[in-house]
Amino acid sequence: MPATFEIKQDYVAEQNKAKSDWLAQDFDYLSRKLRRGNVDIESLVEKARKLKVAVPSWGVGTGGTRFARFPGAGEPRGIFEKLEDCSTINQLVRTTSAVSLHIPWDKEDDLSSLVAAARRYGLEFDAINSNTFQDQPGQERSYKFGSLSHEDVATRKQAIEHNIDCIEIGKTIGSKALTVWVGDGSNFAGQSNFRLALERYLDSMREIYAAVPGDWKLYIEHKFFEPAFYASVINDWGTSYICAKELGSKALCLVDLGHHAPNVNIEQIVSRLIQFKKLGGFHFNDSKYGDDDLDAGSVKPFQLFLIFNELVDAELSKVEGFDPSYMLDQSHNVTDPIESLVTSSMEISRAFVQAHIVDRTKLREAQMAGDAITALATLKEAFTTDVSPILAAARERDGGAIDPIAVYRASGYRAEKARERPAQKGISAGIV
Ligand SMILES: [Mn+2]
Repeated sequence: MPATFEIKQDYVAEQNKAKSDWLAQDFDYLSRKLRRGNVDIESLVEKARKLKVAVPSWGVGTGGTRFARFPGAGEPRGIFEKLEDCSTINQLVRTTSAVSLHIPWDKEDDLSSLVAAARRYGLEFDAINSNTFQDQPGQERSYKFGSLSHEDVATRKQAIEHNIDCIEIGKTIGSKALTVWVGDGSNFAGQSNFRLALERYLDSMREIYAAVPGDWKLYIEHKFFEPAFYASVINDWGTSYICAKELGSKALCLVDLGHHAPNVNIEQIVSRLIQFKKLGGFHFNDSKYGDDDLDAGSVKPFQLFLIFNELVDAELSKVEGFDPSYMLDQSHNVTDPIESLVTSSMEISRAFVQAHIVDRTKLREAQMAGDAITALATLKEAFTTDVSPILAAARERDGGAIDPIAVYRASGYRAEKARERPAQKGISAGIV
C-alpha cells in the first residue's frame, strides 16, 4: 500500500503549543469558578476522557438528499479510506475510537485486512448495521414493499439471512451489537394491515434474535416516517419498547434523535427507557423539521443537554444495567464530513460534561419544594457554563488537538486526500 498523507502526532503537539497558554488561563478561571460550587474540575476532565462516541463509516462521505448529492473533494472511495478518515477524527478529538459499519455499504471480503487496518489506526468496531431498506445488485427479491415485515415469506427470509450474515461479519471484526432499522411501512391508508405487519416483523426478529450471541446486544431503531410516509412499522419508542420486551434481554431500544416528530420530548422518552431497562443507545444528530441529518447540537443544544441530564442522572444513581452506546448518525451535505463529525463529537462531550455540573441536590430540593424557577435555573446554570477548557484539556492530555478544526484545516489533509483519491464515477458513499 503506498504511503498516504496523515496528520503527524508531532504536528498536533506543535499546533497545540500556540494555544496552551490561553488554555491554561481559561482552565484556571473555570477551575476556580467551579470550585465555588464544590465541583472538582479534574474529575470532569477524567469524565470527558472516558466518554466514547462511535463514528458512522457512512458519515465520512458526503451525504445527500433525494434531490441531489454534491460530492466533496477527496472523499473516501471504500471502507479502508473511510477508516483512514475515522482515524483522523479520532486523532484530533480522542473520543471516537469506535467505528460503526453498514453492510453491504462496507462489505469487504478480506475481513482480516479490515481488522488489521483498524488495529493499525487504533480503532475498533462498534455496532454493525444491517440494510434491508434498499435493493442490492443481484438481489433476488425486492424490498420495495418491505423486508422483515414483507407479506412474502421468501422476502422476509432473505432479510433475516442478511441480518444473520451481518452478525457473522460482526463476530469476525469484534462488534458486540447489531442495529436493525427497517424502512418497512406504508404510503397509503389501507395499504398495510398494521397488526399483521408488526406480527411478521416480530416473527422475523425472533429468528435474528436467536442468532445474536449471548454477549451481544440487538438494537431496535424506530423512526416515525421516511421512507414510508403514511405509517412506519417501527414508528415510535413505544413500539420499539414492546418489541424489545417481546424479544428478550439482548434486545434494546436505540434512540435516533432525528426519528421523532418536531417538539417531541425526547429526554422524557430517554428517561422512560432507562427506567424500564431498555435503553440501548443513541444515534446522535440534530433536526429542525423532519430530517435526521444535521450535526449534533447544531439546532437544539439545550435538548442535547437535557438528554444528557437524564443519562448522567442514571449514571450517578447507578441504575442497574445502564450502559448505553453513543453513536453519531448524520448526513453531511454542505460541510467537510470530517469537520462535522469532529464538531459533533465535541458537542456530545460538551453536553455530557455540562450535565455533570448540575447541582443535583439543589435540583432535587427545588423539585420537592415545588420551586420551578430554581429547578430550571439549576439546569440553566450548568447549561450556560462554558466547559470548552475542560474538553480541550481532555483532548490535549490524550494527544488530541486543543483546537481540532484549526489543526485539521492547517494540516491540509483534505487537499492531500483530493490528490490521493481522485473521484470515481458512480460512488454513492455517504447516503444515509
Ligand atoms: Mn439512525
